[in-house]
Amino acid sequence: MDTKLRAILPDHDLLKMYEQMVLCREFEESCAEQYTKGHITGFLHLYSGQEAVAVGSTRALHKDDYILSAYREHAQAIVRGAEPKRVMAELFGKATGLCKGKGGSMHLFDPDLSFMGGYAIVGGQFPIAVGLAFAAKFRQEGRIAACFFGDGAVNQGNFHEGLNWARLWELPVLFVCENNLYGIGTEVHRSSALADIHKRTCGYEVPSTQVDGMDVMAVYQAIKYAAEWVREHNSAYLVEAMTYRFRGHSMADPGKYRSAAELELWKSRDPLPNFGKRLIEEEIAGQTQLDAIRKEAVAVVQEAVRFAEESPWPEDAEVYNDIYV
Ligand SMILES: Cc1ncc(C[n+]2csc(CCOP(=O)(O)OP(=O)(O)O)c2C)c(N)n1
Repeated sequence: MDTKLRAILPDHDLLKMYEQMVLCREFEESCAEQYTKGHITGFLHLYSGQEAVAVGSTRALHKDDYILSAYREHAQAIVRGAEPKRVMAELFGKATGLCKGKGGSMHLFDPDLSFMGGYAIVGGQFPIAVGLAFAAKFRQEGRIAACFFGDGAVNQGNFHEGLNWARLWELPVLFVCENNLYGIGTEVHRSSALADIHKRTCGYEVPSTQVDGMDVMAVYQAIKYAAEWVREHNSAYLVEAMTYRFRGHSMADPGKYRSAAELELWKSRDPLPNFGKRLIEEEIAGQTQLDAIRKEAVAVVQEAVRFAEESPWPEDAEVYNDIYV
């Protein structure tokens, strides 16, 4: 793989990717603050540390390719195009939220962006991704379903059923495992007989690869290759991105099961400063420009919080609308 940034993407795209990673980090850190203030309630799972996966992947997909994720999905939605202020308002439970305040942190959804959720049930996204890919193939739309999930989801029956159907019916599903080494407090080696998740597709003859999920360009290149493979062959592929979450599983988790040394090691691999350093080294941006990008991201997030705070609560009459039970 080519290692010079400019040989892979134009400057504008590279800077946009940096901007998106910074925006996601600022957004998540602001969510943590709003949670401690009691403005966001319920469960809150933050993505800090994993930004390279959402940003590198989304850049490699077509705009109308479906994206599905789990409950750590704020960044996935924002990078796909959801307005940060509407995502923040959703987390606050306000009527102006992405899902009118009815979904909350774990159930972001926007069909106009082909962003098909946000699933709190571990592995809940697999059958939906397979169904969307089936529909896309049937209608000859040329789009694929990119299904993101954690290492904790691969022992769910849904994962294996999804791989089986996608391979058997030759459906365009791109499985992307965000292996951050833990399912809540359980290390992947303690829950999976074969911890190399990309190797687990061999039972279905689904091709797969592993990539450094802390390197946004490596993710971009791996997903670009895999997505085109899926599109061309109308069949499934799995990418395992090795990554790490800097915070606990949720805001309720102090993360005591990890050593300080482990956390520090992964923080030294933080995708944001490392990508910023490369942008400077390869003379794509200067430090002043990167500082301006951060300043702008902070302003966008502050505006999102202000918008969420000032937005109205949903009307009582709304309570039974959009409910399918
Ligand atoms: C079917 C189901 N079983 C159990 C849970 C409880 N649970 C919530 S998150 C989680 C761990 C999932 O870890 P992983 O898939 O690795 O994602 P990560 O949190 O690391 O992003 C579990 C077991 C659930 N939500 N759904």
